[in-house]
Amino acid sequence: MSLIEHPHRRHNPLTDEWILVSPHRTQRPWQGKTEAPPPPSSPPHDPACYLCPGNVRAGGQRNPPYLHTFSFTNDFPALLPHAPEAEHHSHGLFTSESVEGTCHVLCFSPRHDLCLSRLSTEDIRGVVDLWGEETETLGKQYPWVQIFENKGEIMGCSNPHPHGQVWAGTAIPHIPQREHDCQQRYAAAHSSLLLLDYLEEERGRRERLIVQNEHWTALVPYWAVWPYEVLLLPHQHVLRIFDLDDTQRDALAALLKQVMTRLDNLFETPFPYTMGWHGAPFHTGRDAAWQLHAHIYPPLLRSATIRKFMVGYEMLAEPQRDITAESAAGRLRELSDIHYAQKNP
Ligand code: H2U
Ligand code: ZN
Repeated sequence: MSLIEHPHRRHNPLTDEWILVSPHRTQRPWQGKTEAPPPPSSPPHDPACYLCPGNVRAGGQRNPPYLHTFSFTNDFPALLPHAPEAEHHSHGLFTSESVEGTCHVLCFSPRHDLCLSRLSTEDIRGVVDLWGEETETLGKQYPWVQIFENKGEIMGCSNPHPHGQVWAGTAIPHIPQREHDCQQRYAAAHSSLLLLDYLEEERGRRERLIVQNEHWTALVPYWAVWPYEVLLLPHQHVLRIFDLDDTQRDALAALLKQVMTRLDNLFETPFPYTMGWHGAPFHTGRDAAWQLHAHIYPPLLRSATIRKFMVGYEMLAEPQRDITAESAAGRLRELSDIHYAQKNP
């Protein structure tokens, strides 16, 4: 069986899930790139934007004239700090539990028109620090703190102002719980860490690497589901994002700039994605078998407008992809670190 020619399944050891890979289908005639109309250009400050400095939000509060980053409690939070106790259920098929938490919105920059790929490395470093502060503060109160960014209209994000979110709650959601169980099981069986062993293998094999620096590697994971899915891994053992030291933070900012630029360059469009951080939950100690990492899940497949849908077999059986992780990584590896908008303004 050849991984570049024949249908096969790959295992995701981080979640213990499988994905179907159908590389023979990419030998279908290449459809070419359909051009999307260029996105409407945004002004540096939009008086109608609820995230721009000095503007009034839906809840009536006014944003301060912030100069770097700014965090506020979401005016429409999915989790609330005080929830009544769960009702008792006498039947196991109708289980529910109460959950408490809080949600913040994180503005990455006062500039309405710049996304992460267009921010300076220094400003991205400010975002890394903000992610760290939010995680550290909320982790004192909640066992799970989820930092994420939803970018692009195609992902349901309607505001181009660069921003992310953090949701923190009293429950460990099921995806991090699976990653927790898999990493604990692996460490018990091998006396080493799953993602550090994986990283060492990948750095030796090279075929799925995108970019690396002294402290970080970006790669398309072996088990990637999304066409251009990316996994970011620190080289040292790190439990949580705020454990990163200054050098690791600077290196992360530099790597993020490269990765986001390359994703934008792929189809010469501001690349939509959902990205987020996974680190050790706060009910575990310093001995947790966790390695900090970020997932980037972009939906685009063949052009700025042709996206992958998770439907049919994928909703009923398991995810499937045509283009292999290796060829996706190869494309991203070949792209420039200079943003297309800078090359042809
Ligand atoms: P997304 O674009 O990533 O969905 O995030 C925008 C968030 O901002 C969203 O969760 C919040 C929405 O609830 N929001 C406010 O908190 N205040 C506002 O005035 C509008 C939007
Ligand atoms: Zn704005």
